[in-house]
Amino acid sequence: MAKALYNTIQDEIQALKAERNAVILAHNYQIGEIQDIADHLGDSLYLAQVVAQTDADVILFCGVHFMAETASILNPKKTVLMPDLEAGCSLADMVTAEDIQHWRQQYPNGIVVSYVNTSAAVKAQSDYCCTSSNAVKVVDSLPKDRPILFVPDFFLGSYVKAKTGRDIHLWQGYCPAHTVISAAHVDQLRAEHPQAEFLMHPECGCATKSMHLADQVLSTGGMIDYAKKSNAQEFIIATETGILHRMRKDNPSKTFIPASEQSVCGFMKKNTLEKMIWSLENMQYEVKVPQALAEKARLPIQRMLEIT
Ligand code: CIZ
Repeated sequence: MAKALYNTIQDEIQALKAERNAVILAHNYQIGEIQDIADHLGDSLYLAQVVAQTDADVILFCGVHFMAETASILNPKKTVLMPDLEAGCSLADMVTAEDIQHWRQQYPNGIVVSYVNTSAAVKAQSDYCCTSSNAVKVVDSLPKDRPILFVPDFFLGSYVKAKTGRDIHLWQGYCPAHTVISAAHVDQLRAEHPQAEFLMHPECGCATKSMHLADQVLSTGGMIDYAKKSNAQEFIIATETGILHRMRKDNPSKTFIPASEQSVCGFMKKNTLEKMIWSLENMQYEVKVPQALAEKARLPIQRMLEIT
């Protein structure tokens, strides 16, 4: 049968979405065109949770692999698709389930807190999960007499350690897109834009040195909310530059300056509108966490949700 013709690629995606009874989720770091066509836009946890209420059969997750896994863990009955299976996460790859097992042997009394940027296998070995927006609250709620083993992001962990004063052992992982942001460049931008508010993601490599300089240390969702409410007209944004699309759209009269033009995640940018079409046409690439693993990985996520 001849393929229908569409005026735009967006029209074709909408038609396929209806045909598949699908919902499109996009992370704040996706390219602008994907953000614009998404039904839901946000951080990974918000997206994984929002679909729990959907009637859609198919979740097309435009983000990276651990995010699609988290959606599958929380919504085991839905078909979760990714436009490009190679959209991975360097930070998530820096710690394995075996690493955690070995680390636990060194600290048998330790409580393992894993950032959401981890594989399902790592989540399954963890006691608690956290996101950048709730990491301080999660750690604060844990028994004071036990050490915390925090994986995988060293900078987020350092931030939580400074905020809580807790005995936290830090894994040495990092996000290349955030560590590229240098404190010296931020200082220069702040001198050039003295009225600008400086919003920093805790994954930033300069976090330990520049934390005290930041007006706000926030998750992506926190930055988006804050920029809307603040009276400031100019902001320096220290996180992956994909977020600027939404900030500019939400606040057309305000100015958003990236702390580094190089803060770009190549994995996030693997997804394209064309790949979304192929994904919905061919029902590719499905991300399904096996039931036994999903049950274990769900536990630390649920514990986090109970705290927050
Ligand atoms: O959980 C997320 O979506 C990530 C990776 C960052 C954030 O701050 O939202």
